[in-house]
Amino acid sequence: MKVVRTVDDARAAIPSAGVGLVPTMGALHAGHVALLRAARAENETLVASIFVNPTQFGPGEDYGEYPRDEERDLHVAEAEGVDLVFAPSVDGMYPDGFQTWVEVEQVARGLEGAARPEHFRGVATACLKLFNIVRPARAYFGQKDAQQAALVEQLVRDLNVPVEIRLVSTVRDEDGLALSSRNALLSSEERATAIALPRALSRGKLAFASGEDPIAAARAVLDAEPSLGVDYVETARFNGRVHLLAAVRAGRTRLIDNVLLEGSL
Ligand code: PAJ
Repeated sequence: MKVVRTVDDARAAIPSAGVGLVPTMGALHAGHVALLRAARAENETLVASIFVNPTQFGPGEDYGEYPRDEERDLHVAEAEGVDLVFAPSVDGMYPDGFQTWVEVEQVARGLEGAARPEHFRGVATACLKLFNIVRPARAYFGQKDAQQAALVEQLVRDLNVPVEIRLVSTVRDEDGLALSSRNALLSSEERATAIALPRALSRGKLAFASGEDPIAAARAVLDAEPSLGVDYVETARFNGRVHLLAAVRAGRTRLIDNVLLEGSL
């Protein structure tokens, strides 16, 4: 497995066809591994990017605390058959004078976009840059970040980016909590209360299946866990899929999750 750190080296090392890309911010867990495996199975060359993208973090957010462990990540990538890791520096991605941003409008509004202004502009810009640098035939995104996946689908469609976006189902811990790099920031008590998030979404999905209001059902479960702060519980339609989505705060850590109510990935 090769590791490259500059755009020029990436361009020189990555073949022009048959490439699958898995964009990540590192701290790789079994959710990322599911994406790597899906991509490994479908592409001749597998590229993973590891870049904690500063432009998608707001001023008071956890950019500084975001978990980083490159040595471990490289072992995980190697074990999953990654051919090349692109791990650029912040200056390499955003050199002095950088001033061009990708703004996806409607999909970026509400939900995460309401709670995190400028977040999706940072995500969209980083993803388009990665697509231009790596030039993958396919790129893989998790359902876990459903609004992000929809935003990338929209950006690719609107700007005619020649990449196929593939979505992968959410990987969960045994007790149902969706795997997330941010779970590492939870205390053991916060980890225990966080379970209410997937429980609430499952309850909402069951309610929906029996013709009841999924949002009210999910909210009732979250309201029973007063130490969780609820940012939102909403439904949204993305590209023919209907999701029930929620964001909560456990201590200082913000967690998001969603389930599919209608449609498939
Ligand atoms: P990151 O949070 O590292 O996630 C990288 C990819 O892994 C995303 O597509 C995300 O949806 C997926 N993922 C995370 N947890 C998952 C889980 N439990 N099951 C399945 N997939 C999961 O998302 C980002 O990084 C960044 O915003 C990025 C797209 C790299 C742009 O900077």
